[in-house]
Amino acid sequence: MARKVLIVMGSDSDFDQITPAWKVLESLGVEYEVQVASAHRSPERVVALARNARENQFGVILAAAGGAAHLAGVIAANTTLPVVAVPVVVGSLGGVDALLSAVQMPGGVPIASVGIGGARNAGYFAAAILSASEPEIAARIEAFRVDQAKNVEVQDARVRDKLGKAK
Ligand code: RP5
Repeated sequence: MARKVLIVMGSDSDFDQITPAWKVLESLGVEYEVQVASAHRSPERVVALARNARENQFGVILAAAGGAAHLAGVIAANTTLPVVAVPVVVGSLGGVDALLSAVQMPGGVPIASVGIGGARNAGYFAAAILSASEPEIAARIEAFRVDQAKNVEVQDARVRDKLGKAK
């Protein structure tokens, strides 16, 4: 059975910003589960999710949090699965705080990070990680890339059309 993606958000206020991640996973036929757990407000819950993730058939974990975003790091400290941070835009620093929290992890406990508000790419990246051992997921990503490239051609034609009309 293909492994799943575990998506953890630090608060339900992160819901809208992390939603693009599971929309992408659905589009690629990748199974996922979503949980709310806070590194600061419910640390035991975070530790339990992380420690049981491999046994629960997850292959990668996405951790969405804003502000002093320790969620991805605490998860990584409690699992050897790959962990990807999704820095959420919140508060006066606009997500820069969450991004720096993700990319400045101490040596030996790595996490990857997408950009601020990068939930869509987090979905694609999680699928790519699973695709290393799942040819069906790899084929769907390949098909998506082909469609994406075709869409650039459509955009190009549209722009040339607009330029022609502007003359
Ligand atoms: C973080 O603090 C959460 O991930 C969220 O991005 C931010 C604010 O949380 P709430 O105060 O809205 O619950 O831990």
